[in-house]
Amino acid sequence: MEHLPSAETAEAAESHYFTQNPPPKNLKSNVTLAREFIDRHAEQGRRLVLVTSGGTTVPLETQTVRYIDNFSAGTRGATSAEYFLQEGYAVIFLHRQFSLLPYSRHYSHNTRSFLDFMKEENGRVVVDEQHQEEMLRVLRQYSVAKKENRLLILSFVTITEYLWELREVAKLMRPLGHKAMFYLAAAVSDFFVPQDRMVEHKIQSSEEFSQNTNRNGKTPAARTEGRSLIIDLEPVPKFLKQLVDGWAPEGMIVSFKLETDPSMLVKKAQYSLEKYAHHLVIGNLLMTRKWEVVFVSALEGEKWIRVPRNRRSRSVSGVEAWIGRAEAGKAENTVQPKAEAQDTQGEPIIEIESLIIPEIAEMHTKLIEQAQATKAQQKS
Ligand code: 9Z3
Repeated sequence: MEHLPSAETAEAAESHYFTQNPPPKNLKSNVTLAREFIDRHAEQGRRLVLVTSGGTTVPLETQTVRYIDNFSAGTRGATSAEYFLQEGYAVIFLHRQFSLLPYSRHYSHNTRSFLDFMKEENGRVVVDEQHQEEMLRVLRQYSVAKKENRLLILSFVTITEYLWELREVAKLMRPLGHKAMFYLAAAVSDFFVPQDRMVEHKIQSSEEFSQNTNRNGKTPAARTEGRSLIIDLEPVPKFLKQLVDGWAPEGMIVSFKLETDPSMLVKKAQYSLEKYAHHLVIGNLLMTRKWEVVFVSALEGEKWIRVPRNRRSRSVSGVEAWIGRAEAGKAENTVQPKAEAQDTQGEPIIEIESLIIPEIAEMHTKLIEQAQATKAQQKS
């Protein structure tokens, strides 16, 4: 069993991390933008969600040439942000720089260039006939979000930038009370190189030129030994505890648990829920994440959400066989789109986030109502 840190140890780990690992240069300007955005929506009594998205990097050198990264393209986060906007939320989209963005994701990181959606007509650039309808729909949604000032886009690259921004934005969100939500879809590094064990310059590929101590007189966490590159990483403190207990005690917190082994998924999601005592853990497997997820919450226990086979975007060979493997019992509690549960050919494809977000918004409504009822009771 992992050791659960006491409040003091978690606080000490937090203060150590943020003293040792300095903030990003643009933190102040991002905080100004976020404060203005949050205050405006708080005044209007609107619900606001912080969506985190994409992977964090772990730099190996201060002047970074090499870094450790992960697979995440930010599809989950960017797609979810659109459905939150559709549900009326204001969205702070904290994403890995150059990962997918809400709305423009439909035309970027594609196998095709965005120019393939265009043609020339009478000396002007126009969208070709085939893509008119879809692009008009996307453009309209984007324009509404922009006009109503409901989308703020912030970015990070490294794990430290991510944690600084998460902490500062979470604290700013306190005035929203229960109307705040945290939807933590970013794929966050578990291990990193602390600032005081980093080398300034590019790691040399041969030991002859390599530095065995850094500016602080410490052995660098990443160094060459003989012909090998040795990387000795330290664990990133688990900040979910701090988020739940300290930074945002009233907000609804949704975290994600990513696994590749189906037999681990539900167990790990349940463990995380118990450990951090937040509201919802969404479990997903790397292979099947676009087609099935499991909700684990105190409110509703274990609940599977699946896109029916005929509504999936594409069938990657071998993946179908993985669907359902992480579910131990029968699929009693499975959410499928109501009218479209039957297998009929030619139905439009759906994104799993279009099933996930309305479910979460409903849970959020319940939590807000509960909080209001408790407040009313305390008054009387
Ligand atoms: C997720 O599990 C996301 O759903 C994915 C989305 C990263 C799988 P894509 O960007 O992928 O759409 O390609 N995110 C959470 C990952 C994570 O780091 N969770 C931590 C953990 O599993 C807990 S907060 O320990």
